[in-house]
Amino acid sequence: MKSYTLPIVSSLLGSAYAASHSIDVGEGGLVFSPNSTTATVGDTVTFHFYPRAHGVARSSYSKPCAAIDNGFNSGFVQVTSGESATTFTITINNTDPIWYYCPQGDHCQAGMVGVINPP
Ligand SMILES: [Cu+2]
Repeated sequence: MKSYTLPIVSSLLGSAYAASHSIDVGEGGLVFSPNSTTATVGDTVTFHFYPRAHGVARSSYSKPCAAIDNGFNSGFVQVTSGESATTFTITINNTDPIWYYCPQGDHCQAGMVGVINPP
């Protein structure tokens, strides 16, 4: 599934618009695609998982392959083929950079990292 931005009308905050962003996890390699996403407050970002067992957890710029305390973590999603029906969605609460990585094995060291709202 390719990434896209779909504006939807939000019932929150009157006439505000919220967008939903999509990130593919491990499709065709140890990558998030896209690996950089720009989102605004109220938007959602949904991760879609591909074989075989990836996850997504929040990290930090200084330690990109280590989970931060109280950060989001999807856990590992097992997939035998194609795109999993299991997704993981976060809601953007501010526009600070959100660094994330795949905690599986050495995937992060192999480059499986990404950022929402890069500085
Ligand atoms: Cu992975």
